[in-house]
Amino acid sequence: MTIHQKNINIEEIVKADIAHHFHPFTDHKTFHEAGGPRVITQGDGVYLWDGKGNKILDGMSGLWCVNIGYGRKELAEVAYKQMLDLPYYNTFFKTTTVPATELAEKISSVLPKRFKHVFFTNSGSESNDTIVRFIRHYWKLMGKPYRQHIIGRRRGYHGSTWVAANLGGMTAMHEQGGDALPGFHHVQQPHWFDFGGDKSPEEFGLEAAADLEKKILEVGPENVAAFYGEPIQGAAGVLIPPSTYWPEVQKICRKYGILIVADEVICGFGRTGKWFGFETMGFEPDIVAMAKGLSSGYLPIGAVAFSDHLTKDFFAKGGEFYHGMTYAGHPVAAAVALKNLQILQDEKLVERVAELAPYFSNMLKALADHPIVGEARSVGLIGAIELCKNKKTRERFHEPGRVGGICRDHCFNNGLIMRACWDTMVLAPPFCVSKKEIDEIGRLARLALDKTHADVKAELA
Ligand code: PXG
Repeated sequence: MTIHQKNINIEEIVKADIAHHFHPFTDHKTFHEAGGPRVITQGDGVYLWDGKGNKILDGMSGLWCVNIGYGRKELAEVAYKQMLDLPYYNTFFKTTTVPATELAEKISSVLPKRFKHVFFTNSGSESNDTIVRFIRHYWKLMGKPYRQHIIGRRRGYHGSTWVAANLGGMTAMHEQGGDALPGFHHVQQPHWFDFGGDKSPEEFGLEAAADLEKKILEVGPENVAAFYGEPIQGAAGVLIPPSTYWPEVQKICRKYGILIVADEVICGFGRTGKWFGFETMGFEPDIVAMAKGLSSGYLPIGAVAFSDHLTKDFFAKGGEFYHGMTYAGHPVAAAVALKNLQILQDEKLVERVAELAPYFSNMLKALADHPIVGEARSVGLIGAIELCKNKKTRERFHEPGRVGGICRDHCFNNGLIMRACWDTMVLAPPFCVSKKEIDEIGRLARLALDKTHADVKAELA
């Protein structure tokens, strides 16, 4: 590929960035001390280039979103054409655009049949805000206005707007937001490595599900509107629940008439080897939140799909739903998402994830013999490596996130993007990754682990 960044004055960009850019999820003091940002200028397939010409293997698909990989001309062409035809019109007040309607139909076609209606947003956070608003209004319409409480998991991540952050279980985000919003609760996350103790993963899965039932009884089953979960918790560190967990959660929710929401913002559109994470994990949600992989990150767009049994009553009752964003169903983003889904289908990329899954898993499993690796796990093309100081007892290093940060920095400096969620290293490469590139991820990850080991050797138990 042609490298274009030769024409960019990177030093000037870095200077301007430090002077003017207020970054998300960044400690600006250390950011400035470290000399500002690394500037990413180009992408192709699974690779990125920075302003200094370094080639980096993106093991994270951007932020878990560039699923078809970088540099797909078809998406740019579709965006260009749509901008010329109609760059914008809204979907409020009984209007629509062709791409918005076609995309709603397409999303519905890849979901189980009961999901006939799709609401558009611009991000995962907005999808989750939308769902909370819908659910609470729905139960009022159904004559059960007391069903307003929503239960999520500790370290669940559902976005950064204030409702989505309350829904999530990231306590640091809660602390910065002031008083918690009423009606949000959090229960045990199904993370066997940290919380399973001597139990088998299957026993622990049932125990984590039982914590949900305990909370339901505490809040009062008649007051609980919904249970909210990512099929696999991504930002928490790719927590793959034991096989017993989701079926038991579903049983509990059905027992008390509680809706199940699957946040598919990371898992959706093929990441786990099936179209949706709930299909892989074996449960049947009532509502599905989507974003990221919907457009492979080429343009911002999110969506929510509702099961028929909800929309039937909701629509029949009438009355306006006072909710929507200017750019909901933006025609250019919708056209790009539509093309992205078409490419996933035409090139059988979801099937490709399933085919590559054992190879990806073997690459990770081969790292499990490393002295600071306690566990390596994956499903489809999403995986994690647990760092710890005692492989047998799974005891963590002191100061959560410190060693993960060291390992992440070694990775980045070696040319691999592997993210750290505290001391869990996570990977989610684009679906176009080849076996050779998976080998390369394994080689670079081991190199980073070796360097990290050298840094923390003295702390090992
Ligand atoms: N749900 C899930 C499951 C997510 O992972 C969101 C909702 C929110 O989506 P938006 O589009 O509003 O960001 C997410 C986002 C990380 C990281 O560090 C993860 C996300 C976002 C930013 C950083 O792993 N996930």
